[in-house]
Amino acid sequence: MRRFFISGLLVAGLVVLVGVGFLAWIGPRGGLTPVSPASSNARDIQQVYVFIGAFASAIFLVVTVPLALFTIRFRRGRRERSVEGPQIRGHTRLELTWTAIPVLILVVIAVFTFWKLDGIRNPAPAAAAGDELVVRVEGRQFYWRFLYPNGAVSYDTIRLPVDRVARLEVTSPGWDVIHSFWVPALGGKVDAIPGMARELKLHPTRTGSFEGKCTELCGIQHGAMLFTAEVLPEDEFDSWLAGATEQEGLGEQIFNSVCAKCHFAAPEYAPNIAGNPALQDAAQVEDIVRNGFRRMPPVGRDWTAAEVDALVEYLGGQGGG
Ligand code: HEC
Ligand SMILES: [Cu+2]
Repeated sequence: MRRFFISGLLVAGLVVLVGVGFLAWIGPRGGLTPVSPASSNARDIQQVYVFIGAFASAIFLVVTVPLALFTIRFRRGRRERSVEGPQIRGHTRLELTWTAIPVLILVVIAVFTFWKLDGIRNPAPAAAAGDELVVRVEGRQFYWRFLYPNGAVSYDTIRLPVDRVARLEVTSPGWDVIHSFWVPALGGKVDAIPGMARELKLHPTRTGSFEGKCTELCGIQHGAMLFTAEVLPEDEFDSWLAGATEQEGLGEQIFNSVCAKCHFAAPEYAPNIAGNPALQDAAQVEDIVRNGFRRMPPVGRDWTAAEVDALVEYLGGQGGG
């Protein structure tokens, strides 16, 4: 019996050690836990994660600790191999209990999840619904294009005001492929499906810069399809938005977010175009960008004239040196 308790202590100690090691490991690196939430959606998602995680951890211990103890306690020891063990024939009450408890756990988890789901999908307090900011989000090979109601456009950086609901219309052009929009700190992900808009409502509650990425394997430079979500104080956002129609620095933004990802980052696929004379010819640039060129997809087929002009102007400035 004493040996039984000693082994029990050893097992318990091991479990605690592993648990502490696990926490230390995820602590600074954020490893397996969700990133710290910066929106009401992400907060609700994290609550569901923690709620289900608590049940999962408890069940893990309830199964593994007795399993380890029983393995030691009831091992064969010095008994003959041929000796029969006690013949146990079932225990109705025990069997009913271990059927009922999991069912109950699943019901509790389902109720909690469905209760949270509404706030995750629809974080808008009904009163503030009219004040939504609508942003069109386009996933394209291999960049993100964000369009605001006043005509402002931004590449690979989406700016949102804090404490206000943003309704994102996530889509992809009909000639592109499926992408998927995800900013873990702000909430769930939604697919960008060619020719079809899907809605994602976010309610940022904290300012800051948050990482986003495409989570649908969408081609050779899928891994470069990263972007940033910047949550700004309301007044800073408003002044940015008002000034953004000036398109300052847009050409450089387009070059870095679009052209560079293929032409400088994937030499096995796209040639280096530094100093290519075609870049100095506005008509050629427009033709290549709008229609594609051999293996190059039409990356800017429906860009506005202002966007193409900004790119042409930027490329022209590059060629002089
Ligand atoms: C999705 C990847 C991709 C993106 C994005 C991309 N290109 Fe290309 N580009 C290619 C590939 C691949 C080729 C080579 C096509 C071939 O020869 O089959 C190419 C060829 C070119 C050429 C012709 C090079 C030559 O052979 O003389 C030019 C010029 C060019 N691209 C400019 C641009 C510009 C400007 C942008 C940004 C607006 C851009 N590309 C964005 C993939 C890309
Ligand atoms: Cu993608």
